[in-house]
Amino acid sequence: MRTVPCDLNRWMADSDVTVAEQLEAAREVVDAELAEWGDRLAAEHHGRLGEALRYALRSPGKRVRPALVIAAYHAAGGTHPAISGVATAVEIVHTYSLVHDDLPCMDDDGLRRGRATTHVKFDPDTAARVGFLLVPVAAEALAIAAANLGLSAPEASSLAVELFEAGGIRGMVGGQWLDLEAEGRHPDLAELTVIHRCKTGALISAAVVLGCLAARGDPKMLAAFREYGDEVGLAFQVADDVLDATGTSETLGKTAGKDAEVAKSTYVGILGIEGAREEAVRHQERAIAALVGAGVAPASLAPLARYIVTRSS
Ligand code: GRG
Repeated sequence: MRTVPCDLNRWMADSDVTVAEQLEAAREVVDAELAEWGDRLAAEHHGRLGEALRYALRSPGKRVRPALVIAAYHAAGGTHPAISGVATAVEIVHTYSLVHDDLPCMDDDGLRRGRATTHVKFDPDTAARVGFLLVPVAAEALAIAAANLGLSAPEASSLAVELFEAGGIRGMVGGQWLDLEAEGRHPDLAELTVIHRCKTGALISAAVVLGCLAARGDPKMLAAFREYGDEVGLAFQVADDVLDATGTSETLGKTAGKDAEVAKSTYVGILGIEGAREEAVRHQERAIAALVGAGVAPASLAPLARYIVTRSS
């Protein structure tokens, strides 16, 4: 898989760069790589399954996690454009989680990123296969990126451990399990926080940590980046709950008001809309403080943290 040429260094070195420009730059490089993976998989898996794989990979998301990988990499001193491959691997994990999350046996949703979900466009069996087939694709994308970055085998393996722990039973999969298990109950704030630290926060935190590991950040730096990632990961979910309660399906590109419809326990349900907004800002402030406290210049990670709590979709 080739490395997409893009002057990532320019926009990361420029302190005046906006979050919109960061997301756009991340989208440019990652979407090109996702399109290549989609074409390759469609060629390998003829017919419906291949088309469904391509459809899922070409789905237009905000690309927050790729932007975090790239921003963390540059904040930790990295300069190689092949970091885009690490960002792509993280986005593939996120993509397959959304395909499965939307299935009838999970959230049963028909709209995602402004388009029909994969199981609606194709069928649930095909969408389930798409989700599982993309797991090793994410691993391959990460291995290729690590080689392109010139990382040693132990360094590459530390990236893989980070990504797949975050995507596994102690992270995203475990969080989804806890979330499903809590249906029909009303978890308190502490339990809700555990669920979302795993389900949503772990992958977002891993995105930041992967950027730092790829840049060979030292242990003190890594701890600060992890704390930043944990805090913005939770902030992201709190803001997501606020958007579900206040946004429209048109602006969100997914079904709004779903949490209230299925009487799901959320930060908004527990804290109210204003209380949840304040909680998100508290996490955002802690995230930036973690970097500053460790003597790390937050660079573009500070505006990204602010965007995560103030975004409108
Ligand atoms: C297939 C092995 C396997 C596991 C899947 C279903 C599942 C396990 C986990 C669910 C994880 C999940 C969907 C968490 C929600 C995270 C969240 C708030 C997603 C929305 O992220 P955005 O707003 O979406 O960044 P876009 O569309 O912009 O990328």
